[in-house]
Amino acid sequence: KRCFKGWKKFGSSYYYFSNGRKNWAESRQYCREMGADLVIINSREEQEFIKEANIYTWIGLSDAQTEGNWKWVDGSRLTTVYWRKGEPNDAHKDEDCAVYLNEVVSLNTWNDIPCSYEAGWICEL
Ligand code: 2F8
Ligand code: CA
Repeated sequence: KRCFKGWKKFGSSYYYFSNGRKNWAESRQYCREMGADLVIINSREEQEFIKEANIYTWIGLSDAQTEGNWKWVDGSRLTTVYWRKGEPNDAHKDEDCAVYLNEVVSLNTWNDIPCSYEAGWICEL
């Protein structure tokens, strides 16, 4: 793996925390151009590590393909889940992408919001 400037190592992965904001697809594109993808969270330790993210931060999780069937960007099903209480709720039937909501004290930080929303993002390589 190449070591990019500004990326943080955790476990066997490297993470990029964005400064700006983009919609989910553009955020994902940004990561893919770096040979990475949006972050996939598969452990409690990784969920805790992400804590330093901005308030609204895209993760690599979406149910855009089939409503209610949440999948990581690598096609894998969810193992550990950290949905916020009452989420995912597909509000206005228009919420197919997941953000990490950092204002929450609890470890359960994920929320589904519209994919067109502009948020920060985390890439994982
Ligand atoms: O109350 C939960 C609800 O809060 C917001 O909608 C009012 C969120 N929307 C955005 O952040 C865009 C919903 O996703 C969330 O379910
Ligand atoms: Ca929601």
